[in-house]
Amino acid sequence: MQFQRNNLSDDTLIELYKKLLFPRMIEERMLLLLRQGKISKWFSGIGQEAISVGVTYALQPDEWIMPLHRNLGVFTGRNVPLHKLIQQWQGAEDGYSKGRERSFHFGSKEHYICGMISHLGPQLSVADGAALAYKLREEKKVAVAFTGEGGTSEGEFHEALNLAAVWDLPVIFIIENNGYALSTPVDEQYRCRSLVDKAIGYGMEGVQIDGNNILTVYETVKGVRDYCVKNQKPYLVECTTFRMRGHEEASGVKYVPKEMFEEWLEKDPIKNYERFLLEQKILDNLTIAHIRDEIKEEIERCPLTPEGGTPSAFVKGENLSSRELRDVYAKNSNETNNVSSYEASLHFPPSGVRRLSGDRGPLRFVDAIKEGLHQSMKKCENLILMGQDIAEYGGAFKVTEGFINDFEIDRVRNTPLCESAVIGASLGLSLEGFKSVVEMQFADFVSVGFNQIVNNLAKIHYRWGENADIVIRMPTGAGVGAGPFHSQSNEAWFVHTPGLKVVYPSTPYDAKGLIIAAINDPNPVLFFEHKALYRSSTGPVPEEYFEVEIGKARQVRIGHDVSIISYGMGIIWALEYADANSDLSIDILDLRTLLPLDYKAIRASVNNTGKVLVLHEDTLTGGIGGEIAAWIAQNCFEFLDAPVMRCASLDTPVPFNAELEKNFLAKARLDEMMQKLINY
Ligand SMILES: Cc1ncc(C[n+]2csc(CCOP(=O)(O)OP(=O)(O)O)c2C)c(N)n1
Repeated sequence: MQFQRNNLSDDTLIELYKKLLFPRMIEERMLLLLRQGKISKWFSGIGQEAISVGVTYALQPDEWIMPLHRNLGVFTGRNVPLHKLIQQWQGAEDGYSKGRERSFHFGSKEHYICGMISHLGPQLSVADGAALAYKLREEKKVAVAFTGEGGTSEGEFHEALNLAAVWDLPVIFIIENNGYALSTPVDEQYRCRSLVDKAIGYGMEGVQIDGNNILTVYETVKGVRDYCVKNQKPYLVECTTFRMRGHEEASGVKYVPKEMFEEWLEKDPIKNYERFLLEQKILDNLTIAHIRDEIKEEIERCPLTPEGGTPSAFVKGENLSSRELRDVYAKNSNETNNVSSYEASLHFPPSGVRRLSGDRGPLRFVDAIKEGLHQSMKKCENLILMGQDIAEYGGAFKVTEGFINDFEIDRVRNTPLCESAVIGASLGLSLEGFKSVVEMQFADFVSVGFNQIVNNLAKIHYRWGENADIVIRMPTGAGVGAGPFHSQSNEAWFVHTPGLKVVYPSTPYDAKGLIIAAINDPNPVLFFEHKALYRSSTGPVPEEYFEVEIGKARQVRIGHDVSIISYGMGIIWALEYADANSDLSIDILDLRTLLPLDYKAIRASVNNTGKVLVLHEDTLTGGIGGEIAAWIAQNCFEFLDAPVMRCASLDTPVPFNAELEKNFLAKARLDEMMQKLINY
């Protein structure tokens, strides 16, 4: 192995040596602890340390790194305290995730490290977002993401690299090609000659280097960093290396030919660098022994969490479940604009809001959302809108039409067709203090961005206390003859995911107040907008900037015979039904938020009538109606005079033909279900 010291001083060369040795020696200790049962899992980076260490050393300390499971050297390189790392690995309360996450699945904002989720690829897009933040602020910085060669086969790799290239983002993608993805060798992973060849396909530069040579890694990445900052471009670096141990310690290495270990042992990054330093007389054997002793002492000084040091043993004076539940969401500090509470909502429009629509007349649903977004863009200079065709074209439903005349084009961003990367990038933006609203062209297409939402955005606050300040706009619903892939009601997919908020207005007033509230909320919010309401629903909307509180239902009508609990289009159907059946006293509750649910309002409505129909456009099985019905049965049984009934759409995909679609929709069965309930 050839080492080129270039202009590096002896001090720098020695510092690099210490930084390289530190993670190796920590790992050796961890392997011991693993055998003693004191830690539960270990993904070894032995043999690959030069990559993590060299890359981290080449960056500024405040540049974001998105590492993976073998990148201990990133954490030690950023001086993350070892005792806290050990607590993290032991699942202790005082680790970085309060015992909620394993190994390296956590981040530390203080150290500009955003931890991985197990799905690997999503890290790449998060780096795009951090790099976008730097670009927007014209800061001279890069973001870095790691991937194994296995991860390059994921769609996220393609989306993230393409997005970085199209948006000219200063981001470095590091591939650690270590020969195997679990047991899968490279020839079962990809067919190109070298992974770096993929760079050209994205229109970016790339280089393949010896990932076991610390000086090569450091000098290359330093140069690449300067290139990315100066030229405002991404770069792909493929580091060749080898995984010297099993995928994780329990999984063994039977599938790896023995000669490969022998070959790569000769290429060990530490052994070779040490030899170079000795040959160059930069270090002698005595000094090396001294350095090793010092590191050993430092590692052994770190206390292990005592037996029984599980999180519950540490949580004093608070019920553990309450603490756990509370940490699912980031606290919303901005509560001053909440003009609509449950009590106020009994009187529509809420009494706290004056100048209701002034003399401009009623507003359409679509214009109410537009106005809420527009005012938010004015109010929050850190708000970025992203979506396909949202800039000049104004979006598929023209919600952002004209925005580019009022705001910088950088803030109203057309995206390539890559939902996952854009949502991942929104998380990177959030790490850097930006807010984003991501428009799905149709709610149906969120399925290809699903992973980022339900695993990255939703869980990040619970996992390590970071928040995802993001709104995903979801033009949803059927009734417009758009067929199975432009009509779905998929809110229930998200209601099942702790950490998300799910909002679904049914009036222009609520649409404006809730989109503003969603943008101000520091948590990820799925904001459903029924397409059929965009231009058919009109109503009074205050001109001023106001919020409708998330998590509060609206009592639309008070009645005594039967309750209809619904949201979105269901409220329109319920009102039509009530108007057509004026002999019945129907209590109508508009949930407005599906996660978290307003149980107080649900209970009040059940109490008003004792007979409840839960109505929604979503299909029956697994719909939110089941959850609400179960909750009422369990908590309001004494109020009930009949079983809780559900009226939902047929358990089929949404059909295209108008007659079929009409038959599919819940509305087709509303009268029948109401009669059943009334006559029970
Ligand atoms: C989406 C997804 N599929 C499967 C897995 C299971 N898994 C975890 S690590 C791994 C291999 C990853 O290989 P590579 O990206 O080359 O990284 P390495 O482990 O070699 O460092 C697999 C298949 C996963 N974590 N995520």
